[in-house]
Amino acid sequence: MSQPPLTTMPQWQALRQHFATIGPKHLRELFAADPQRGVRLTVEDVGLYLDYSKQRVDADTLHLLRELAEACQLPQRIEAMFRGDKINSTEGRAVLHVALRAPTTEKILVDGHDVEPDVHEVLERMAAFSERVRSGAWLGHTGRRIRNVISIGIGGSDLGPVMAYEALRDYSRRDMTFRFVSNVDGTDFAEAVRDLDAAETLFIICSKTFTTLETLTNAHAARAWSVAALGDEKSVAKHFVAVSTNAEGVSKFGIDTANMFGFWDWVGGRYSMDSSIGLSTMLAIGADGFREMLAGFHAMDEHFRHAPLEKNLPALMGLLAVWNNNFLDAATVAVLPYEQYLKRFPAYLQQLTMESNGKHVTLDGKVVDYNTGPIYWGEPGTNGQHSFYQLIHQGTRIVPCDFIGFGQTLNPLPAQGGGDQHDLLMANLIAQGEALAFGKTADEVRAEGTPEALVPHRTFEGNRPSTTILAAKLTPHILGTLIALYEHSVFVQGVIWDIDSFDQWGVELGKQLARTTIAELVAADEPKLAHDSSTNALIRRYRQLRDDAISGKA
Ligand code: G6Q
Repeated sequence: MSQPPLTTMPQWQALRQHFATIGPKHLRELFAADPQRGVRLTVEDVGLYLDYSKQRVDADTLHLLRELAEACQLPQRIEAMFRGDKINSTEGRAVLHVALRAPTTEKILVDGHDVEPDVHEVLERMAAFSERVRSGAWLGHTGRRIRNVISIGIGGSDLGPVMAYEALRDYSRRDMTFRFVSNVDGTDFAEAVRDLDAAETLFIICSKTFTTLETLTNAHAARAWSVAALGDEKSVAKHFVAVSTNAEGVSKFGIDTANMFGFWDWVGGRYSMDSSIGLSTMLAIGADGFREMLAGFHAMDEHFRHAPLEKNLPALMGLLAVWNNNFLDAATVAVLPYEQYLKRFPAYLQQLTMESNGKHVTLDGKVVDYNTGPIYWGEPGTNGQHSFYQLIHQGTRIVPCDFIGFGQTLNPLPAQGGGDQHDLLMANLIAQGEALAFGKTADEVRAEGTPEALVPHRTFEGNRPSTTILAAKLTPHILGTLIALYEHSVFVQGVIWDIDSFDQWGVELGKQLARTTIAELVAADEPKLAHDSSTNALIRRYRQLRDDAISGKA
């Protein structure tokens, strides 16, 4: 279903006009005009409290954004996704990560086939396997129990599992070691195994296609390491399992497909952590914990599908992201979890958001005349406050921030001087949002007795937008809900920008380019190089540096 060019739509133009009025307004004015703003511009549902009152919007902005969403057929597009329509049109695929966390009672059809029984069959197999490993019933080749799990994958087959393991460490088996290898840089693998005993180590090779260079290279390195230590090719059967959609590739590698956990082409890599790609998560937190996480995702799925737009958390987040990106001209979004366990959450979101919405053509293939996906980045608070927050407070660019915090810590520690360290952490989160929004005027700075020459340096303009997301406590359930919030918000943005949020042709290109260059690097004699002069020179220089290092000349 094709829509008129976004910037020609009357709803877009109405927002442009409206921006002329609200753009120059300061958040100080907006708060002064409505004493209830900090309560009114919030939504609480499915365990999340979302405060968007510090965004540079008013009731008219929100109304106009919803009108734009309706004009772009957001409700219909949401339904099409849940129904299993092939909304990933450039790949001709359905987009059904929501099916991975739906209960058995639901029926979701892809080409007339109900996928729910398949989903639950794989979940059951994963649960049975996890139980065997966790209980010690699954033994390694020499009869020792498995104490180390190394998940090998990259991109969508890595970032979700890493993030989930870090986030849910408190719920994980502390007597087992979990590590993740993704980079084709051999250091990643070498450091992951250097202190491990192969007899107690299980490798999970995660690759949807089972053709990805990095993953297959690391998988071969793992097999060589494991077989060398255990002295028997047959040991592979007890130390390697695979997660893939490519049974042929898995068996060619030498893993028995009885030890393979499948998934489907309607699960995009970056949306796959709830599929068998999450096997390491299940091994770490157990099948019940994994199911709790899926239930958290599902709660947000239901909310997204049924809540009206004005109370719909992902819709609001997505529309505000469009507003900041296209009207406030903010090129980036900082994600700032005040929760150490979420330290890999920004990295995970970078792929989710930027691979999904880093597109320059519409579904019809027309080049857009507006900006699409912003750059997502971030670090946990309070660490970031001591480095890049300076630019967010006083730099020349607008950086909308998502603050994420919890009512309760998983590690209560008394703070020096009273209270809990967690109160100290949350005091920082709350104070940052306040300072960004309201700043400090020159008069306020003067009133503190600041010498005149320093007044401009100590003045904070404020009016810097942020959203604050609060939840009671980081649990598997709430982690699922939080991730689904971002997943769906990405989709909302993609619908407005009329792009395919579910393909990744840029990633495919990278996969091909390296294959040509590797042949030129490893050829015995320098091959005829036909790249640009810089690429040719880099290839020659690398070959020389390497050869000199090997021959001891360097
Ligand atoms: C994700 C991307 C990409 C992919 C990796 C790994 O949406 O497609 O990050 O996940 O390239 O691919 P394989 O799982 O096929 O190895």
